[in-house]
Amino acid sequence: MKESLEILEREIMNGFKAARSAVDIDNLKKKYLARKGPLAALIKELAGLPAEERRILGEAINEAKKRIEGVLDDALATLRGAEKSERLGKERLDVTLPGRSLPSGRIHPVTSVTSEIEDIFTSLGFEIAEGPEVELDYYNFEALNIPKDHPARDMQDTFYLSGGVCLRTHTSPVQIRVMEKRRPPLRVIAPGTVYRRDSDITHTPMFHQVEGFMVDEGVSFSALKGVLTHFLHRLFGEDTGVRFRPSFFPFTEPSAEVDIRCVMCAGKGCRVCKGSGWLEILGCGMIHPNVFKSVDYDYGRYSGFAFGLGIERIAMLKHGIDDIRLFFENDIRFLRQF
Ligand code: 2U9
Repeated sequence: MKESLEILEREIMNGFKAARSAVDIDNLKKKYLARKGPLAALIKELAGLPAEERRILGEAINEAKKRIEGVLDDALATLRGAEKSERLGKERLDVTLPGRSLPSGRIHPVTSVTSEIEDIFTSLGFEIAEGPEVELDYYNFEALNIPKDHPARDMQDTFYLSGGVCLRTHTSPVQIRVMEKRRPPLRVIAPGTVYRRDSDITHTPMFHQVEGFMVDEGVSFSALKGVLTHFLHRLFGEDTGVRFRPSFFPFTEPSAEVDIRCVMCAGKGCRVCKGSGWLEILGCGMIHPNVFKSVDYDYGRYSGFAFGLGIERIAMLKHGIDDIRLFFENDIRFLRQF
């Protein structure tokens, strides 16, 4: 039995010399020092020996076990330490490297042009009003002096829902709702989403408008000209040429369209202004007496002007964009430029 113990210790020490890593040492421990391993088996065999022999051999086995454990545990600690410092050496961080920057969002051009327009009008004392996008036929057409047989009511132009309801085709109904609730003096703009059955490079079924109006005693056409000229100078620059042309809208009388000098060619004539040197930018006029009648305002006492413009058209001119659909395709390469 003593011989078996010596053979076993030699075998373990040979295994130890061959070990190259902490894992190898750990495997040796598992193999030889386990509860059902060869050393434990020797201890079991002691039971069948006479007392004196059992004592001597028992001591020898215990000492051998302590020696083996000591050698293996020391080696394990050394190897683990070396492995750890090797790993840390490789993992070294370069704290001088620049960090990865998070991509930041941009303001959509429709949003930034809307904010710019809102800032100009609020600085002139206008309030901002909102209203429903799903609107009664009455507010979208009837109250705005758009009669039943008007082409704007055609199924081709308007998204109708059932029960006298449609998607608003302009934000004017917001202003009718404001006038119904309140009395002059009033200065209000209504920015928002509107819907028309139209789709090509300058029209989308959904787009954005800002409409506005001012009502009080003695509001004149010259007030309209003054406010809108000031507005266009703030939006496009003090030197921008502005002209008013007679036009027609059912809800204003007289009506006008307003042009600015072409921002692309400074009036020389180009593809964008179709050679005219001018760009149509908004519609306006004095509020029609029939509109005042429908909100029960005394049209002998009060007068007012109103105007409307398309936001995408302004954004296209400001940024030189030639296809309105780009605003709604959400191509990140387009949106990143703003
Ligand atoms: C009330 C009374 C009158 C608003 C007006 C226009 C002229 C106009 C268009 C420009 C391009 C809309 O986006 S667009 O298609 N708008 O030309 N809008 S006067 O008139 C009103 C509004 C509210 C109570």
